[in-house]
Amino acid sequence: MSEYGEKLEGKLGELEEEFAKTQSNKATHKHLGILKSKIARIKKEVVEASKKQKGEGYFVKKSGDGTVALVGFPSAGKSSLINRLTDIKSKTAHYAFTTTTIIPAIMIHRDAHIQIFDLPGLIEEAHKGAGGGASVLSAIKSADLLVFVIGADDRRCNLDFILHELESFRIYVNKEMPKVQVKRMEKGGGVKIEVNRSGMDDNTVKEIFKAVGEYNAYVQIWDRLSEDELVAIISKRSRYINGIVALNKIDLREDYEKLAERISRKYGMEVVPISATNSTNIDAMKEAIYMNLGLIRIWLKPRLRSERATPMTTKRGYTVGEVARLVHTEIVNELKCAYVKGKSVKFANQRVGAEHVLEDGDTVTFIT
Ligand SMILES: Nc1nc2c(ncn2[C@@H]2O[C@H](COP(=O)(O)OP(=O)(O)O)[C@@H](O)[C@H]2O)c(=O)[nH]1
Ligand SMILES: [Mg+2]
Repeated sequence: MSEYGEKLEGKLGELEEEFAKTQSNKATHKHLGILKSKIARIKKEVVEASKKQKGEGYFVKKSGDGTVALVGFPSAGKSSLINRLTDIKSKTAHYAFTTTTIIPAIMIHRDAHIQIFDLPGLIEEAHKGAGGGASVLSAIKSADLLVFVIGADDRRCNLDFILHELESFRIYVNKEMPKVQVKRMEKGGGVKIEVNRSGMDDNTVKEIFKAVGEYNAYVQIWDRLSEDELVAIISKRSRYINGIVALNKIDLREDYEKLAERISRKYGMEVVPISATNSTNIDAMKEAIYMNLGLIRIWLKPRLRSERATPMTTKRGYTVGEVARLVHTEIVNELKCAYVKGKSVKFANQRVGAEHVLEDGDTVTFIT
């Protein structure tokens, strides 16, 4: 082993020893103390957030097939990008801390109507903290997808900072929501831990539940998660949202492809290199948004041959029955079967049942 390797090994041993020591009761006690103060802080946050909903903050009126928030530093090109993606001028209102309804611009792609908004000043306000950022970030929670706009000329390219900021407001990007099941129990039953794969010990988990006011419950935690995550999940304050990157201003940087790859690898996110001012790759950007919202388009065809099929936007994974329900409750009640043409079937006009999962581009004829 090299000298350097030996040094590393020694350091590792030290660390392991230290770790073993902190498992002692005293340390656990201190740890629980820290935990309690954390929870107190979160409780305060909950109260403040509920106050804010009345007077301050942003409200995003939702409609259409999906909602997208653009997130990025000032001058990254968010407004320019919105203007390229949509015909309607971005109507993001001023952000003095008064009640503000954000009216998102609409992007139309493959017949889907997708709402897009950005929050001027988000990042500055967020790190000032003091509640201001919280009310701004609450708007982000209404989004189905985040697009991080980064200027390719910006040497900082600080996605770490942005993601960290979002996590401090319990917004987790490109992470699966850890599975936590809570079943209410009768009064006096206490907190019973049935499954605990959290990585925390049972007592810590119980403390957390009591701190957020859950005294009687059966608890199953199926995935590893942090204290903060658990608190946020049981108090229903966390959001798990998918994110992609718009690497903007590629006209200003020759080696943008390398940068795009580096960002994609580091963050495990899809990166679309664009230039908002030169209109480069705008269609690819639209397509990436559409795909990452999990949207598909199917065609509804009436039984009569003479009638044309009409397009409809749904989510990936929807069945014939679910789509029928979206069209009309009468159809789903009387549905016998459907004839499908397209990627989800082996041959054209294959007869399928309500459980059949549709795919992008399928043509469906309901038989009632
Ligand atoms: N060279 C270049 N400049 C851009 C591009 N996109 C935006 N800009 C410029 O960057 C500045 C900030 O853009 P803006 O859309 O207002 O950024 P926002 O603060 O994120 O909304 C403006 O001067 C834009 O003209 C681009 O793709 N290439
Ligand atoms: Mg702007």
